[in-house]
Amino acid sequence: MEKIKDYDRLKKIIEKFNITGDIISINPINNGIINTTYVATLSDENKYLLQKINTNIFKEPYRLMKNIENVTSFINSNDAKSKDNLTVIKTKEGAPLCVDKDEFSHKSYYRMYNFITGSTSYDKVDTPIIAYNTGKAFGHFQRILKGYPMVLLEETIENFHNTKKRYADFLEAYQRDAVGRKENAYKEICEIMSREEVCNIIVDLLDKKKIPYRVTHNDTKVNNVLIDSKTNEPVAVIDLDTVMPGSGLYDYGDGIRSACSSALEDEKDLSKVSIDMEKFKAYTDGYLSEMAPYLKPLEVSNMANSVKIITLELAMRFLEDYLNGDTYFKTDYDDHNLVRAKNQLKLVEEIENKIPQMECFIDECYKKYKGKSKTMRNSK
Ligand code: ADP
Ligand code: GN1
Ligand code: MG
Repeated sequence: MEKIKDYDRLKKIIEKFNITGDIISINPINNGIINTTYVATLSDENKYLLQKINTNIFKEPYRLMKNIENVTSFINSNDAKSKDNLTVIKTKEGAPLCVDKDEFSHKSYYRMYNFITGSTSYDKVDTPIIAYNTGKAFGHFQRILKGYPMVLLEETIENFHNTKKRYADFLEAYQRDAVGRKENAYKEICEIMSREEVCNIIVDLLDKKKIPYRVTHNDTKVNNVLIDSKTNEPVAVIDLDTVMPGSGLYDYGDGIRSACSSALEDEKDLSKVSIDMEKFKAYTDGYLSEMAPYLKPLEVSNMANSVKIITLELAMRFLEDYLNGDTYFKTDYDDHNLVRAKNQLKLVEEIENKIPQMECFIDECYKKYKGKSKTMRNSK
């Protein structure tokens, strides 16, 4: 097998971690658009996940790792159902990160996790059962972390889901037009501007204390759940970089946005982009089967809205990055961020048309589960 670029450098980094065996192979995993990820296979057949942290985004990698170590140990000791959770593997010296310096003394920060085998992470969901189990996994994550003391959490990215601030940042990027791209995106810019009010809804509810802060994942994209490749059961929630206090609504909405779209986030043929209601129902059922008894009325009545709000937020973020010259998300070609923004705006339109249907189903489903806490149901 052909060795990847940087093989020797990565091999040295892997050898710094507290694992045994000889390295047989190192392969990249390219589906995340933030960090740089590899899987290493060792001679004892164990596999490990090596990740270079994107320090352009996560400026304080040690604070980030403190969050992740605390949250993963909490889950590992409080979740009876946990089968194969994420575990941080330290270096031989006991550090959570391995620091690599290049010839210009520029530092890169690497971390290692157990690689969870026998599971799949989907970029696009094709069957309702996967949507159900993704909703269940993120609902379960939220339910288990209800017991985690929020004060212990570091804010790894400030204002991450402050949609009002996201709108202001997008507007600023449009006005600055740093790389002269705004002419290519007038239609999309106008579509976002016509929806400014939508950006206030969840932020205002939080500010006025009408809905609670919870310990939330904040990046509930479908490929951040690992699903058992044989049984389709959820195995683990991964990508814990953004676990922070937030609104559960963003997590629910983001899950629907990514697991229930009928197309990939960067599909160019917009006629393929819509919300699949079968998958929507399945995801909602899975999520509410875990979380219904704990939700406040205003959380439930804004669930359908949240799908629209987070999808608009993503459209703004992709377009902002396009206008800034692609400085945040990884891109594969020149207009990648513009394609993503167009795709998300098409999804917003589709969601707007389906909000009444969504609300009806959420209401029905909520009633089915609201009086039944998980422990009552398990004891039946
Ligand atoms: P990013 O922040 O760039 O999205 P992720 O942490 O989500 O990075 O990792 C990228 C991908 O790597 C995931 O979507 C998943 O496919 C895979 N992955 C990450 N962690 C593990 C793990 N511990 N075991 C197996 N696969 C993993
Ligand atoms: C990023 O890390 P990843 O690829 O799972 C981003 C999310 C976006 C998502 C869109 C830290 O998620 O907020 O919703 O891309 N993560 C961060 O694909 O910005
Ligand atoms: Mg990810």
